[in-house]
Amino acid sequence: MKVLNAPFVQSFAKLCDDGWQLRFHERNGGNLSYRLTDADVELARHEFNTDRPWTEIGTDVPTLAGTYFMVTGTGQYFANVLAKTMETCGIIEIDETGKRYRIVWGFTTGGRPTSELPTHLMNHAVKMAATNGAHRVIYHCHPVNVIALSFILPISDAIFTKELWESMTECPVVFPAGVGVLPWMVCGGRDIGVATSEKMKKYDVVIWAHHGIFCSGSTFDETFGLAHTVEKSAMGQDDD
Ligand code: 2HA
Ligand code: ZN
Repeated sequence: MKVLNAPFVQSFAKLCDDGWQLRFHERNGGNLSYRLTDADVELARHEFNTDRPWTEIGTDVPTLAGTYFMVTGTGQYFANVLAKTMETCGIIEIDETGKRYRIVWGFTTGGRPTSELPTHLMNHAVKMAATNGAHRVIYHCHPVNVIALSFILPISDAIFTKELWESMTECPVVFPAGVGVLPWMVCGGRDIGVATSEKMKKYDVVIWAHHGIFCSGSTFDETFGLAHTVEKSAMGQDDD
C-alpha cells in the first residue's frame, strides 16, 4: 500500500481539512502530530528514507525514544494538506536518546516539522504516560471565539472551565477534567512546551491566551471533536 493511502495518513489529512473548513487555520496557523502505532510503522516502513540527518528537537523526550510521528510542516497551510500531503507533512523518527529527530517520509519539497514540535512532543510524552499509551493525537488551532474569550475572562483554569461547562450541556461530559489556561507566552520554544505539558498532566485541553488551543486525544475524531466542542462553547458565551 502507498503510505499516502494508509488510513492514518488519510485521517491526518482529513482533520487538517476539517480545521481549515471551520476557519481554525488562517494562513500557516496551527499544527498537528500523531504517534504512529507499530502496525502503522510496519505499513509505512517500505517508503521510509533514513538518509536525512538527525536534528536537535530542542528539548528532551526520553520516553519517546524510537517512536515515529506524523507532523505538519512549519510554514505550511492547513488549506493545502489534503491536496499536497507529502509536501506539507512528514513522518519523523525520534532517536534513542529522545533528543533528536530525523525525517523519514514526506516533506518532499524540503520542508521541516512544525515550529511547535517541542510542545507537541512534550505533550505526547505526558499524555502517553497519563493514558497508558491511549492518546496519540496532539492538535493546535486558532479558533476565533476561544481567542476572543481569553481577552475577556481572567486567565484562570477554574473560571474558564466553569464558563465553558455552563454554556453547553455536553461540555462536562466531553472535557470532564476541565481546561487549563496559560497566559500569553512566546510560542515555538521549550518554555511554552514545558508550561503546556504541566497543564496536560491534568487536562486534555490547554488554552493559550490570545493565541489558540492545544488538545490531546486517542483518535483524530476525538481530538478534533474536543477542539470543536470547546470552540462552540466559547461561541455561546455572552457578557453577563
Ligand atoms: O504558525 O500556530 O503557534 C503555527 C502556529 C504557531
Ligand atoms: Zn499557533
